[in-house]
Amino acid sequence: MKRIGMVLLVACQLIVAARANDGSSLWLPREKNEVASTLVRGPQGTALDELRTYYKGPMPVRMKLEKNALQGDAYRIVVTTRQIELTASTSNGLLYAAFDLLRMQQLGDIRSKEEHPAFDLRLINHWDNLDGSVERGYAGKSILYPTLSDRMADYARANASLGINGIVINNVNASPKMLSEEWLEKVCVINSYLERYGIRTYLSINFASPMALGGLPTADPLDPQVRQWWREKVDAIYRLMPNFGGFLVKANSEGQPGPGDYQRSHADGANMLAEALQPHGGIVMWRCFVYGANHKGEDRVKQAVSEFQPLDGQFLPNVILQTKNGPLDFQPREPYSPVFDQITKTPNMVELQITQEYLGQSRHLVYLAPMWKEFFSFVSPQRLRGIAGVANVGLDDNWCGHHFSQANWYAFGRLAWNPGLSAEAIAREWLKLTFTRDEAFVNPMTEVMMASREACVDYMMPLGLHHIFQFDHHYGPDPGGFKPDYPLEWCPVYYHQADSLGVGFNRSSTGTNATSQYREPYRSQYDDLSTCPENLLLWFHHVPWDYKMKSGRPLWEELCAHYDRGVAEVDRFHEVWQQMRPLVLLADKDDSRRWQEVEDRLQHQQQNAREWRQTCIDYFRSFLGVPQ
Ligand code: GCW
Repeated sequence: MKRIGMVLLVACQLIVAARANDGSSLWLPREKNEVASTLVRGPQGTALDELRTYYKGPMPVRMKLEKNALQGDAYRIVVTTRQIELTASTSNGLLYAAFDLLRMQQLGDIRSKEEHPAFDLRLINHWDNLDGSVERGYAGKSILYPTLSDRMADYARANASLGINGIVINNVNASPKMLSEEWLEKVCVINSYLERYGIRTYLSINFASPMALGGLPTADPLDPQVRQWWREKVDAIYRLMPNFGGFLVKANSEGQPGPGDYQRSHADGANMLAEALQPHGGIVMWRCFVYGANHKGEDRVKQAVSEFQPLDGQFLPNVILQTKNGPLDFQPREPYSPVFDQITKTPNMVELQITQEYLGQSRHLVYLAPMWKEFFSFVSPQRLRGIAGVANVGLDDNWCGHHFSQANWYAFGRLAWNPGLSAEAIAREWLKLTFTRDEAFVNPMTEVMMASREACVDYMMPLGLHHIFQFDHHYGPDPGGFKPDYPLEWCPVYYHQADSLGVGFNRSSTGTNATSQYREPYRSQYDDLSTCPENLLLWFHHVPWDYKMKSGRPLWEELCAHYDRGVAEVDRFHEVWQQMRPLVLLADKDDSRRWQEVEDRLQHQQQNAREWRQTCIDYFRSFLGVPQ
């Protein structure tokens, strides 16, 4: 058994940087020891550097790389009276152990433990374009393009501190240019930053690249020249980056090219790429987010199962299907996607959206962990090979636009490691690491974070309403939204179906029968109006305005009560935040900037919540049968 032991000698000279806190240090320690970096390379060297720079304890720390001691990236921390020992079987494992030790140090609670990641694949997906714009990004321009930000090492470090081990570095609406020699050289530079932190690089690819880049007349996945082109391209990528992870693909969705352009199936397309990647150990993550073209008239939320279920069993072993948590599109509340029930022979990955496209876009304080935990209460993590989160970072000083949006990045990473952690425990941890350990601050702010997602649902789209956002930017309300020249699936009126009789989308067996895609007991539960959970009622049923709800109130009044509650909650969050000011400043007198920036956004959120309530209630009130 090979053992490598190392004892750290920590010179504890503290450098305390006194400067206004702009939030750029995220949840990571701010006080450094003055040390030179080590010569050890790779994630293990990074682990050493981290400990020498940030570990402040009196006891020596020993790192042991011990083959076969633990599985994969797992690690063990043993604290004795004389030393702290970190053991892992991979150098990534040691790095995660080092970050865990530093986190425990910051939290003031260093103890022995053994940790095993729940998923092998813990990925961040960037929707960054090569021109520097970020699709659905609300925190400034891309940190990756057109020129690499000088914060790249910090970025890799922040992800590694959470156990993230892969990053897809470009938008799924992918430019073919990404695979050009010129751009692949830039990818190599990004990869060199990520490698040191044990993070693999993955690329989104444009399915028509053999035409756009290779000058071929077709991108048909069964064409020998096309297959040859991909093989050569993949070989070239691995010559540049032996550690490369693989491809993410959005095909035949929202105008992207795909195998369907040649009457071939998703399996034909995915398998062609999988064959090229297989000799190098690479994978294909093929997205199930498809709707439109092939499904004239079919309820949008049914289309992924319709399209992929018949192909289950036809994919090569290194293909993974990547599916959003809900069947529609990252709404504040959706039922889970039935793809996770229906795809049983192909490995699945879930795609979560860290960036708040539909939940206030880094202008609203909305903590997403409760929503993700809700997903895991329906879909067991054991059903999943991996987890991906759409990034919420940009060039903004604080990375995420809203200081509290950092908590979503943090929570995603923590849940990617251990989906069993509670949303509340993660919130507490993040608040302590990011602001102060003072319980007078942590307790009320944990409560605010925990209530924030339900508040957002209430002031935007309670009781199962969905997708009544303004076109294109998806920020404010537009319940009357309808454009005859747009696909119906983009129009809010298609989703709420309000009329003089009632409101909601009948997806039960008397309607589109989307309920039939669910496993029992959910199929029956959702199908029956009387057993359907009220928080999904209007997702699955068209319900009369005077339908008697569990509260005893008619639906219309219940709807209004939810809107009122959402608004009142945001008012309350703002009050709590105002009370927090002295505590934030007591912990760090240079922290007034962060306090003020959160304050400004909360005021904005209060206005927005009122606008949602007003617009939606006015609109729905206009239907017949509703008391004026
Ligand atoms: O959520 C929608 C977004 C698109 C996005 C698409 C997808 C990257 O509005 O901007 O495109 O989903 O996930 O492919």
